[in-house]
Amino acid sequence: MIELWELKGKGDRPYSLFSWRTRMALKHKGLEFKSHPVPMSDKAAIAFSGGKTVPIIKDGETVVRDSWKIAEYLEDRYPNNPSLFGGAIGRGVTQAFNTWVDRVVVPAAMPVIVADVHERVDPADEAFFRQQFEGFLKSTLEESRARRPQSLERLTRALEPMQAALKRQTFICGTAPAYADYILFSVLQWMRVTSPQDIFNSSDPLSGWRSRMLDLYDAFARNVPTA
Ligand SMILES: N[C@@H](CCC(=O)N[C@@H](CS)C(=O)NCC(=O)O)C(=O)O
Repeated sequence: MIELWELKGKGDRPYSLFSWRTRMALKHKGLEFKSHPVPMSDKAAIAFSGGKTVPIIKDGETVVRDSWKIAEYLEDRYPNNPSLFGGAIGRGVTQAFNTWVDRVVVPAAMPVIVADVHERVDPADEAFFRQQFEGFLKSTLEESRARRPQSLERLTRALEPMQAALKRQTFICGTAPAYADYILFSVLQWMRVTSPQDIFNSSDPLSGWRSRMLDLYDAFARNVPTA
């Protein structure tokens, strides 16, 4: 069975943003997996991967780290299971979308929830998390919390094209979900699992889409401990 290393949150919540891409990709491919949750500060636990971040998968003797590389590995290793990209053009467009989400949406979402996330990491990670994220954001967690309204405005603007797209089609990939859906969903699921404050109105296209994503694979993503 495939093994997955991901972050361990308070109360066993699976809060690792990038690992949600891999979790959903494994479900999409119909592959069973066993999770190994590890604290973010425990780099010894993932040293076998040659890196310092999760997700990491081990499939037989093959170790793959980085959510995008894992998606490509799963697509190439399991070509007869449902496709994550839908062909070469889809793979290219999905890689471009991955880059946009990582460089625009993730940095816009982070200051909105960072103080909430800090309250929900594994207790062993509290100091590590504070140092790491205060470094990324160049402000204290408390300052980020105080600036939440402005940060939320920026995130809302960044997501507006996706609200427009999802008014016209059911999933980012069209009529059925695939890897590009999991990329954006990972950010919203990270927010859902770590912050009690929802950022959408129920009439927003993104809210309806998130709900459809939460229903997939027997409500796999819905049924996890949340905020
Ligand atoms: N580009 C990487 C990013 C992975 C990443 O930043 N993972 C976070 C958790 S979601 C992590 O392991 N952070 C630990 C650290 O930076 O020390 C991917 O797509 O897998």
